[in-house]
Amino acid sequence: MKVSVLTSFLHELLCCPGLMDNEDIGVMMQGSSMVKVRSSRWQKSRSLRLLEDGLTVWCESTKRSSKAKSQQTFAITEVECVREGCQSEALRRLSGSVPDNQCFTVVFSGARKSLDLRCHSADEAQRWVRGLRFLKHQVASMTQKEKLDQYPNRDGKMTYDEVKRLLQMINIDLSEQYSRNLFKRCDRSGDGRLDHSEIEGFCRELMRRPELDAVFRHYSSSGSVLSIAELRDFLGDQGEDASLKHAQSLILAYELNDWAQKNKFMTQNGFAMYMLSLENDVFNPSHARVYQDMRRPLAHYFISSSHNTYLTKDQVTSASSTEPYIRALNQGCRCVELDCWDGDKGEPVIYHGHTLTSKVPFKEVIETISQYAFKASPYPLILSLENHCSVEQQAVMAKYLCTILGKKLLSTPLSDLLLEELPSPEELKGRILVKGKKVTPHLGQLGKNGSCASFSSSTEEDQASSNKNTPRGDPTRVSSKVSPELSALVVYCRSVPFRGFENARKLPPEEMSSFSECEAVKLIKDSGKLFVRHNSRQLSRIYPSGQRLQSSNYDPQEMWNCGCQMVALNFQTPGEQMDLNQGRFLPNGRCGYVLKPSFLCSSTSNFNPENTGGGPGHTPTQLTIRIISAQQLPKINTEKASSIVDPQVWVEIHGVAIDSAKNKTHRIDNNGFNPRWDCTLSFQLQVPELALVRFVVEDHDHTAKNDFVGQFTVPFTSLRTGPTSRSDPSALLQVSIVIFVTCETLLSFRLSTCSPAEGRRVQSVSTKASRVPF
Ligand SMILES: *[C@@H]1O[C@H](CO)[C@@H](O)[C@H](O)[C@H]1NC(C)=O
Ligand SMILES: *[C@@H]1O[C@H](CO)[C@@H](O)[C@H](O)[C@H]1NC(C)=O
Ligand SMILES: [Ca+2]
Repeated sequence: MKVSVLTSFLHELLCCPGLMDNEDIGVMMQGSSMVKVRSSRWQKSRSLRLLEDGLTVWCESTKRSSKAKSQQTFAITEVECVREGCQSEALRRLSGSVPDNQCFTVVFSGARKSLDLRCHSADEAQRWVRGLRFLKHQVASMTQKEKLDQYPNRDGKMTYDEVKRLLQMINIDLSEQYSRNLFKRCDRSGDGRLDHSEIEGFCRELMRRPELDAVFRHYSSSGSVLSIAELRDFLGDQGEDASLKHAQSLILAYELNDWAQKNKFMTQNGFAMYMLSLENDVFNPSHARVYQDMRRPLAHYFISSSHNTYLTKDQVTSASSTEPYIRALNQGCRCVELDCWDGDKGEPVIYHGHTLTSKVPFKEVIETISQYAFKASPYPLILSLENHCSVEQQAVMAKYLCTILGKKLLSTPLSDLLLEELPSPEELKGRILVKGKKVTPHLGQLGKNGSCASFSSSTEEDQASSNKNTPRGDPTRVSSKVSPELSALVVYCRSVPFRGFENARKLPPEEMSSFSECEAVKLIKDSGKLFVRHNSRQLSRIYPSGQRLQSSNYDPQEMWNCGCQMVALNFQTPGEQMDLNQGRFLPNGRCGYVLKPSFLCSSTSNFNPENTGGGPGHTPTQLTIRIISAQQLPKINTEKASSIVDPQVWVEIHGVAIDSAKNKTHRIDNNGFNPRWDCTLSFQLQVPELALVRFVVEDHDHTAKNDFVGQFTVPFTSLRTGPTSRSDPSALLQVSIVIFVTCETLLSFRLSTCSPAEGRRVQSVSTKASRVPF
C-alpha cells in the first residue's frame, strides 16, 4: 500500500519507531468491541479501532441502523491521560457490578468529555490502556527525529494528492504553493510521483531547520560535522559548561550516526536533536525540579490556587464534577475550593448555590482529593471550604474529612507553642489543611459545646453575599453556625474578616482573610506597602468578582506583585490569565509553591508595587529577545481551514506596572509551516524578579480579530540567558536571549471558550522555546 509508505516514513521520522511491532498497537488496529458508559442506564456497544496513521481512534456504533450511524473519532493528541479501573464518576457508580480491571477512562485535554469504556476482558482493557499511553508518549516526544539513514527499503510511488492527503492526516498543514514546490523539487525523475528515495528526500526537506543549519555552519570548520572542540566553543558562547567532557557527553547523548559518534563528531542531525531537546530549553532545566528553600513560612510562597474548583464551565449552568479537582491537582494546584450545601438524606453536596449548576456529593469530592492530592506535588494541599451547611451536615463533612483523608488530614497543630510564623511547606509535606471558619476560643464568646451561633464574621462567603455584584438578588445566606467537629479541623488557615492592616498585625499568623479582586485592587492602590508587609506574615486569598458569570479571570500578576499568596483563578478557563498562572508555577518542579522574592517576605519591607522611582526590588535590567522562527504552526480557526496562517509573535512582559510592556514581530504572510522572523525585541525591566515573559503566536487576520495560535509563559528568573554582551556601555545588566518558537502541531488542544473579557477564541497550544545564539 502506497498510503502506508509515507505514513510509515513520517512516523519513523517523527515519532513512532517500531509502531507496528508493538502488540498492543496491533490489537488496537484490529479493533475491539467495548461498551461505552455514561451512567448505569446509558451503556452502548461501540467498536474502537486505531487507524493506520497511529494517531486517530474511531469509535463506531456497532448497530447497523443507518439512523443511529454515530461515529466519533478522537486523536491521540487530544488524550490527556488514561485511567485504569473505575475511576470516573460514571464508572465508580458501576463499580462492584462490573470487574474493575475491564474498565478504563480516556480523559481529554480541554473541555471534551471523558470517555468511559468497558472491555470484554481485562487483557483487552490492559492493552488499550498501555497502547494509548504508549502512543501518547510517542507523540509527545515527536521532535526527536529518528535516524534518517536506517530506513528499510520500500517500494511504491506516491502522487502529489496522496502525499498531500497524508500530510493532512498527520496534521502537517502545508500551503498549496509550498507543498507543490517541495514535491516538484523532490520529484527528481520528473514523473509526477515520488519513489522511495524521493520520499525520503521529501521527508528530510520537511524537517529541515535552516536557522539551525546556519548556526552549525558558523561553528563547523568542515561544514559537515562539529569536532568536540568546535562544539565546546559553541557551548561556551551559549554560557554553558564549556568543557570538552561536556561536549563529548552531548555527542554521546544526541548524535545518531554511529560513525560520527564513534569518531567524536556531531553531525547536523545530532546538532538539531540537541538544540531541540529539553536540555537546550529556554526554561532553565535546573528550575524544573524543586530547587527553592521549602523551609520558610507558608506566607513566603505564591501558592497555586483554584476558584470554585468543582465547576466544569460557567458559574451559573455548568456541571459540578470531581474531574476538575483531578485536573487542578494534576497541574500542581495547592488550594482547591469546595462550596458546601445541605443535600438530601443528610449528605452534603458541592455546587454553586442558587444557580443551576449540578451537584456532586461532598464525599465523592473528598475521595477524589484523597486519591490525587499528592500525585503532582508532595507539598501541603489547602481545602478552602465555603460552608453553607447546617450544623448537622457540617458534622457529616467533618466525619468524611477525618475518615477518608485519615492521617493526611492535619487536625492538630504541629507544635503546642504559640506561633510566630506559619509552618513551612516542608514541615507540612503530605498534609491536607482545612481553611475555614474556626470557633475561636480566645474571643471568649462560646460555651463548651460550640454554641458559637452568635459568632458572626464577614469572611469571603459573607462578603460575597453582601456584594451587590452577585448575580442573583437573593442574598446567599452563609451558615453562621459552625459545627465544633468541623471547626476543630481548621488549624492553620482560619478565615477571619479583614478589618484593616493595623488590626491584622495583632492577629496570630494562622488567621487569614479573603478579598474579592476589586477589594484587593483597591488595597493595592491605596496602601500597597502595607499589603506587602501584611502578606509577609499572613495569607491572603483573592477570588474573582461575582460578576464573572462566564468564569473569566482577572489579572493575577497585580496580586502577586503585592505578595498575595492564593490568587485563585477559574482553572477551567484557558487564556492569558491561566497561562500566566502556568508560567508562574512552572519553576520549582511545578509543585505549586514558588518562593516570593525577598522584598515581599519582610514585615518591614518598603517595597511598593506602584513605585516607579527605584527602591527595594528595583534592579534595572535589559531583556533582549530575538524571535527567530517557528515550525508547523497549527491552523486553529477551522472555519477558515483553507486559508494559511500569517503568523506574528507577541512578547509580553507581565510584572509591576512600570514593567508591563509588549511588542511584536512583523507578520509573515502565508507561511505557517516554517516562518522566519529574525526579529529582535528589547525591554527595560525595573523589577525583574516579578516579571513573567509571555510569548503569543497569532495568525493575522485582515478582516477580523487575529486568531490565537499558541502561547508560552516563563518567569524572567527562570529564563536561561544567551551570550552576554561584552560591549556593555551602561550599568545595565544585559541579558540576551534568543528564542526559537515552536508550536508543536500535534499538541494543539481542541478546547476553546469565548470569554467576554477577551472577546476572542482562546486556545491552549503548547509553545516551546529553545535557545540559539545571536
Ligand atoms: C450543651 O449541650 C448539651 C447537650 O448537647 C445541653 O444539654 C446543654 O444545655 C448545652 N450547654 C450550653 C451551655 O448550651
Ligand atoms: C518594538 O520593536 C520594534 C522592532 O525592534 C522597535 O522598532 C519599536 O520601537 C518597538 N516598540 C516599542 C513600543 O518598544
Ligand atoms: Ca490568515
